[in-house]
Amino acid sequence: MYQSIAWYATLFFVFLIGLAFAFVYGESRKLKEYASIQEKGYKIRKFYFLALVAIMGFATSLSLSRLPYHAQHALAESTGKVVDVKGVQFAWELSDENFTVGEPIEFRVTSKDVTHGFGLYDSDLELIGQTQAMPKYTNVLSVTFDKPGTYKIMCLEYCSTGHHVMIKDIVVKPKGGN
Ligand SMILES: [Cu+2]
Repeated sequence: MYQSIAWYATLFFVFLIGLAFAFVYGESRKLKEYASIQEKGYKIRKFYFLALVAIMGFATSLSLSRLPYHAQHALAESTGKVVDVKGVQFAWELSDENFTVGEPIEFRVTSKDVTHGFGLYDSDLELIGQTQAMPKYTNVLSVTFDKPGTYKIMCLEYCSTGHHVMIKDIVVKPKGGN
């Protein structure tokens, strides 16, 4: 069934294209003053150019303000609990390992040696957040855990021979419980 629909649709569109060619061919045989056509063309071109500039300008101003780099320092003033994270060959060092469901956490991630990848996985091993752990630079990752369980931090950037053991378990406790 789809085969025959595709076949008739193809015939129809080929017919349309044929019509367009015939129209252009027919028009090309008529002589018209060139200047008026050119003027019309320039008008259309000018309109599309200005419209494009306006649309791109609007899209740029909207999207530029959402770059993560922009909010780097604004985030540092957020109200979440601050946890300093240091990547080191081949482990993760956390300044605080007590996590509770619903509590906003601000991970400030850096590295003591080479570049690592801070990847935060939930108990189903689904990635819920990630950022780079770079030497002499701090990246901020804001996370609010929405369910209790054992989460994993795994290195997402190959950092030499022990990369695969760079895994740390963290336990997120339920709200109000122990
Ligand atoms: Cu690593």
